[in-house]
Amino acid sequence: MRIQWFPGHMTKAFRMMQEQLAQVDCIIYVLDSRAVFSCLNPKFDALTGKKPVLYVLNKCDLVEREDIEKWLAYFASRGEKCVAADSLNGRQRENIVGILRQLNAAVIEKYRLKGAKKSVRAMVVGVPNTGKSTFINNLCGSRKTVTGNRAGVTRGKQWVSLADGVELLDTPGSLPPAFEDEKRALHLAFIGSVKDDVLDIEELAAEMIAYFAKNHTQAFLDRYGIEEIPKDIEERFEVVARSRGFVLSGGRIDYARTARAVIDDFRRQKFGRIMLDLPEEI
Ligand SMILES: Nc1nc2c(ncn2[C@@H]2O[C@H](COP(=O)(O)OP(=O)(O)OP(=O)(O)O)[C@@H](O)[C@H]2O)c(=O)[nH]1
Ligand SMILES: [Mg+2]
Repeated sequence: MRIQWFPGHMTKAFRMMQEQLAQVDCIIYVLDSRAVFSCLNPKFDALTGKKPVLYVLNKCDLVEREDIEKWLAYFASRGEKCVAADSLNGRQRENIVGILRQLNAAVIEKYRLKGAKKSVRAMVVGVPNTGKSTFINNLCGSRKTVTGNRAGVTRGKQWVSLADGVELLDTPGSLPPAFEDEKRALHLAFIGSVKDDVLDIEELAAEMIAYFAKNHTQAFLDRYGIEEIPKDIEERFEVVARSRGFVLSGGRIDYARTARAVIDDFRRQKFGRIMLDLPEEI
């Protein structure tokens, strides 16, 4: 399935991020825990190569703790700072501010020696919908940034100050101009990081069912009360449609509705806590 979404606002966003780079001390790279590897955008290398980085495995509430541990170990083994976060319910401000202070110890010391009272400034980056704005709101304790469960909510830059001498720059979610790896593109589409309007939802659902035919098959069977996932694509839609009652007059299958239901079921965790990218697969 061909997936591409690189609208003009993303080109603009990259330009803005590069311009702002000189103003910040570090980068906070927000990844969706369900698709950590897929959320790494090569375009951001130009930013992360120049400043210290804190990787945030956000939405950790949507995956199993033991799976998150694997990613934490992966980043640690590469000498990278990484933390798991639940930005909807987590009480993580003190911990994260502490990590940011560690990460920026050298700059903080420089400011101190100069006698300057400067905040630590971090640019928050990531692909769309990973929860960058929600993460910022969680840390500042109020809804200073706009959030929403779809790709492309934040459009401009916005600085938010925390009480602890930390300032965060919210940025628009950005994808790579083209995907080299179809699997990564698919995973981003599954988690809602690619705008649904540019996707063929029936094709995406077919890919998702194919994923479940290979992984977490039992969760899929349980959700729809079926015995097995058929081999044939049309039959696959048919069993789901019958299970959910999406059959039109004359016994025809409502493919569009069935497709939507499968995607929504995944995004609403109806198949359980599923991590699409595992570090051992890299
Ligand atoms: N379960 C869960 N949902 C989260 C978490 N963080 C954010 N969300 C949800 O993810 C969706 C996207 O959040 P945003 O903060 O708007 O994401 P964003 O990265 O700023 O998105 P763009 O501005 O479009 O790039 C919203 O529905 C949030 O409620 C989290 O830690 N756990
Ligand atoms: Mg946002």
